[in-house]
Amino acid sequence: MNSINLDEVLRQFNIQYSAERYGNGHINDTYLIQSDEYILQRINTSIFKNPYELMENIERVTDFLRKKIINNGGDPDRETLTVIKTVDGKNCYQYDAHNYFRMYKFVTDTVTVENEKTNQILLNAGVGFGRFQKLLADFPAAQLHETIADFHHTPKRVEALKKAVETDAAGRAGGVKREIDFALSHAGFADVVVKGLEDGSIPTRVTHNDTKINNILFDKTTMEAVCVIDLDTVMPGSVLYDFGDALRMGASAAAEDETDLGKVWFSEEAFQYFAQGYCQEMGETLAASEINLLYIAPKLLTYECGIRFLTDYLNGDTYFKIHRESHNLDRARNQFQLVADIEKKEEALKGIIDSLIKK
Ligand code: ADP
Ligand code: GN1
Ligand code: MG
Repeated sequence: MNSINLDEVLRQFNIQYSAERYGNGHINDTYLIQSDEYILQRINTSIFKNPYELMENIERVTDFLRKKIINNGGDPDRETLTVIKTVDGKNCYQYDAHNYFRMYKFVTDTVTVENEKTNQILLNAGVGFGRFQKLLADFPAAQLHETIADFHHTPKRVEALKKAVETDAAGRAGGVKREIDFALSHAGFADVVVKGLEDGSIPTRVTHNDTKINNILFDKTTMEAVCVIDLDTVMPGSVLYDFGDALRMGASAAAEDETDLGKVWFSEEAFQYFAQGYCQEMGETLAASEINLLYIAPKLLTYECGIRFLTDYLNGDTYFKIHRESHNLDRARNQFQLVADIEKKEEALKGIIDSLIKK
């Protein structure tokens, strides 16, 4: 990465300022252009094999959102990402075989939230992701490429874990038997959403698929959700994925990589606030089959993420960015602790959904 001449990349987007590393993502490399008007990202091509198709998805979705936002009297430059084309009119710039860059308008006067989640922020995040789904409810899903195949196919994620255990590429399986046992002994419910999508009882919709709370930009003064970002995985999926994944991070009392597991627990209160905001936007759009599974979605997505972290640890840390040795193992342990806690609270979560949506 050091050998990349960023000035050359910036010239391709007709930008005269310098760039500086920015943000906290696990996947792409993000830079703020010093004029504070643009965001530059190096697309992670070991994960996203076809950057032009990926960008085509993002252009289609953001164009669609832009029209709706304008019709609703909103500000499209703040409420959705805006793709900046290269001087050649392309949606990203290919620097060399492995390095592709894209440019967005910088959404000003916003902040992201990592760990300091208040009830108000959770309510607003629920509104933000709920509104995003509502606006995309009539987007023609067939227009989208599948940027990562079977992204939330939890049973296939379980199979990938089994394969990683067998292959044991990094020689680590012997040291994590307890975590592997936890993962495999809980695999019974892994198909709860996939089976509904496959038999048609759960509607396939266009969803975000990576609804970490830090993928929402909040207004820095009001803390209202302004813009949903990180659209790399917008694809056909289930609303349950987005609801569950947001709470995986949003309702955890601790950061995703907290190693003191005594601090890792699932907050019913946080669940209630997020669900309230989400249902305010999506309540009338949801099918009964979706409503019935909202309570279990956080457990499913937390479990799935835990097995993805464990699989990556076993594979030798080839997918998620890590910042210390065993980072992926710490993350997996953390997620499994959260799964165990959610399990104890399932009845309460069901009650919260029942009270929010009168069937
Ligand atoms: P990753 O896939 O690596 O998570 P993101 O697209 O989420 O990458 O971007 C990383 C961070 O950069 C975000 O959490 C946010 O802080 C910041 N960011 C990204 N796009 C914008 C934008 N258009 N305006 C303002 N900040 C942005
Ligand atoms: C990645 O890109 P980022 O940091 O928002 C990952 C998600 C995981 C998450 C775990 C494309 O999200 O699926 O849930 O890390 N994104 C991709 O923190 O794999
Ligand atoms: Mg992100």
